[in-house]
This record gives sequence, C-alpha cells and structure tokens, in this order.
Amino acid sequence: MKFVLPALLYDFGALEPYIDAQTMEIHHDKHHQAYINNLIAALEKCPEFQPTSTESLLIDLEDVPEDIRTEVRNNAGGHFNHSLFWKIMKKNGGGEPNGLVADAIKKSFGTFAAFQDIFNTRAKKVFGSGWAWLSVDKDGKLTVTGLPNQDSPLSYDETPIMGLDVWEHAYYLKYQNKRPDYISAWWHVINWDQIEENYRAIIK
Ligand code: MN3
Repeated sequence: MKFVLPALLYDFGALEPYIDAQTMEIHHDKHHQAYINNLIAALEKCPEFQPTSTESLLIDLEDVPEDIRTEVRNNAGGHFNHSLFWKIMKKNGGGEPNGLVADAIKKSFGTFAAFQDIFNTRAKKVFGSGWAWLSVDKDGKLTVTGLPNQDSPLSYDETPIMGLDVWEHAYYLKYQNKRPDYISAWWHVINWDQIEENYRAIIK
C-alpha cells in the first residue's frame, strides 16, 4: 500500500481571491504531505499490519493496532480528508449545484439556502480544529456534521461528499481570526460537478 500526495488539478493561485496562493501551497505541499509522512511512519511501527486502503483504515479503525490507532486516525484522516478537499474546489467554481445532489439537498434541507445556512453554522461551531461535512449516511440520506481534528465521517458510518477544512492553517494567512469570512468566501470555489460525482458514486 503506497500513500502518495495527489497533485493539485489547478495552480496554487487558481482559487484567488477567495483562497490565497501561499495558503494553498503550504496547505497542500507541507500540511498534507506531513499527514502522509506521519501515516507511513506510524504503519512502519507495525509491519505485520497491512491495510488495503486509506478508506479501510478509517472505516475499520478498531482493526488498527492500538499502539498506532490514534496516529492512524489523525494522519489517515488528514490524508483522506485533504485528498477530497482539493478535488471539490476549482477555479471559477461556486454557484448552486445541479443534478441528483441538488435534488437530494432540497429533499433533505428544503432549499439550497437552508442547507448553506446549516453547513455554515456547523463550520463556525467547530471548536478549535476540524471540518464541516456533507455526507451520505447508511440509509442514503444526506447529513451535515462538524467533526474535530482530522476525524473522517467514514469512521462514523457516513461517506463524505463535501468537506470544509476549518483548521486555522486553511485560512489564517488571509483571514486571521475571521473564520466566518473564510467560510463565506469558500462557497465561490466549490466544484459542484465533483460533488455530484462523489454523490453518484455512493448511491449507484
Ligand atoms: Mn488542512
């Protein structure tokens, strides 16, 4: 099993002015790489334990040797979460979703605006470092959650299709203490086509 940093599909500056190039570069090249390095280092301590995928580590955390379980939770989570995060953003993104995910959002939350409001509130309320998530639960229903640290919805029986990183490293250079401004700006870079693809892959 190899754990490799996925290349960004756009330039570091592609999400300007909403997310600045320097933040993207440090976030992708340094922070994400560090999660991968730490995951590899943790797994090297238990060579008899051979995971089949990053996802399987997070879905079956209880199968991970106890000595390295917390490191795996944090760093496999960091690797998986950021891999999803880069893909659900793009240059000239934003707007409203179309397709099946748009229908599901309306069914679950009433309107797109109501969904945005719930998601924003979750993102603002994450205490300290964590993420806000839109996921699909075991019954195929959409859920919005806030999770601490690098916890993945996968470890909570849910499959994420969209997530917002609200660790300070994701926004502090440009937004400092103003997390709500970062959250508002982020809606302008969302790649709804990818989120639709993520959703279809789960409900198929
Ligand atoms: Mn991050």
